[in-house]
Amino acid sequence: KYSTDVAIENPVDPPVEVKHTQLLINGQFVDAASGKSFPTLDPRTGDVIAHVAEGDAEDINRAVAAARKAFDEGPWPKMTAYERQRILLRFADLIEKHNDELAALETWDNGKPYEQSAKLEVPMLTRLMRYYAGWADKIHGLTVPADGPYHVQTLHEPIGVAGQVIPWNFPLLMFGWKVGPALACGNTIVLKTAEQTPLSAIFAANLLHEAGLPPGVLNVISGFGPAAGAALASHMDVDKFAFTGSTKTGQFVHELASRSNLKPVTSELGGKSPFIVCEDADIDKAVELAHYALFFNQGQCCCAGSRTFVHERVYDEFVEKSKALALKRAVGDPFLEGIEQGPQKEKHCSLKITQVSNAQFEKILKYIKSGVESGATLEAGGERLGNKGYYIKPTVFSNVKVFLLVIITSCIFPQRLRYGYNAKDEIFGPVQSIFKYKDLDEVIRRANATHYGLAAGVFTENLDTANTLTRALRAGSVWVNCFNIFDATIPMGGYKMSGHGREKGIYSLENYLQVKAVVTPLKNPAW
Ligand code: TXE
Repeated sequence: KYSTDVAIENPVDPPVEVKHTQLLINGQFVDAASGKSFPTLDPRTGDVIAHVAEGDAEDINRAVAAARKAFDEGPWPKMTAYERQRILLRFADLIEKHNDELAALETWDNGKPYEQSAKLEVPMLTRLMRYYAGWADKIHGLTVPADGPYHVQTLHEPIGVAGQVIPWNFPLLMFGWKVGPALACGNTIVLKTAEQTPLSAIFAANLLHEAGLPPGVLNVISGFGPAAGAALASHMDVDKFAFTGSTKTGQFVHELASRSNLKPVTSELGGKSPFIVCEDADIDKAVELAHYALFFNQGQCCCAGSRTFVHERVYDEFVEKSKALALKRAVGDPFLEGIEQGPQKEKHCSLKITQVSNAQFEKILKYIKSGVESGATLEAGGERLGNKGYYIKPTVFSNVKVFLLVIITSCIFPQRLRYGYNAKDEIFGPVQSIFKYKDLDEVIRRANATHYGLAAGVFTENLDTANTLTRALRAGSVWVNCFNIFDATIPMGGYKMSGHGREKGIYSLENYLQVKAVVTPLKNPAW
């Protein structure tokens, strides 16, 4: 069923060495100004992989000064678009060359299956960089037919110094989603990695310098949210801020950005995405896809299909088959071949107390416990796997409702509200909740009854049903008979409290450009 205890008890040696653990400022590896460092942990064991420089506000100041100089004095924004394009293309070639090393670092630091890192995510980063390299020399403004004797044109200019904060669930891809459009448009960057997963982004940033990136254009700071991330969001010399993380921290950084210099913010925050299975669906395919929609990446996906709605006519069969699939899922050491699910990413216990962050493993287990207490039927999993590291058995709940009990308990014990199993909070773990519905109007209402609006899945053979649902669902991405399609060309972002703006695709460029209207009088308007 699950990988043997032996594989969890005796993890294999990762096929990679940690080479870079310092901050990258102005093209140089340096220690934190405070001299401090912090551990990053192997989620398979809880052991320390490496100690990494702990950047704080002073390091952010140093990095912003370097990025400012590289923007104001050049050469980056002043280079030809073709030269910038060639650096991004060389970078893509270097990622390809170091594919396996990057993949191993990603898996070691994050816990995701090595096959997923090596065959899916690192190649996606390569593809992303080629995509954005392609844009570098295709960014230009318009000639505008204004009233009156004027020649009017728009210039599309880089916005300046971009501050970027990324999370730990897809460290390399989030690095690519942020850095790609910013560089293609000619901006300079200070990027803060997540404290849980600092290793792969710093390795990739070094490759970018090897590809010819001038010093100061990309500065990478490892460190904590409240110290380094907040300093970046509120910095007066940062012209634009981009964030991916929790909705709570998102609200906080939007506020910091606005209270400091009103810098524009794009954010990609949490989700509680519905996955709707209609009565006409091919059940076997729908079961597989709903399983993938939720369990991919240990359930640690902002767009995870975490509310599976199934039509009452096919509900029982769907639950039975989903349970069987969850029980078959290969969980174990992510470096082993054939493993589909590794451990959850957890922070060092001394790092748990940050402003709004959670301990992931504990949070997931509390949600599971509260689901059982609320009366939902536990079909599979429901507990940790083994005694080492942070593995959780793939968990399936059926008969999930928003229970009165949870609401009453929450009123009496408000501290329990946070972990009440109301099927509306983002669990961010391998926990599938299956709901029953009767008709389309009902499922549309229930699917939209959340503050989130990141993604949705629709499973049907009927074109009319698909058209109705895709228009009615309030979400930034709707996948029909597919899920988790993260192509470089497809925009991604949220409605409601899932964030502002779009990443990837043509829409992501808008986040990193200013539009300047240039108006000159026409001497001879007749011509
Ligand atoms: O998020 P945080 P955490 C959700 C998911 C998860 C929960 C908590 O539900 O269980 O958030 O995860 C930086 N100023 N998502 O605690 O705290 C932090 O250092 C500036 C969904 O990891 O939001 C890290 O780099 N920055 C999400 C980043 O914010 C701050 C992915 C994310 O951390 C900061 C991750 C501050 N005061 C979690 N505090 C997604 N959309 O995919 C923290 N940070």
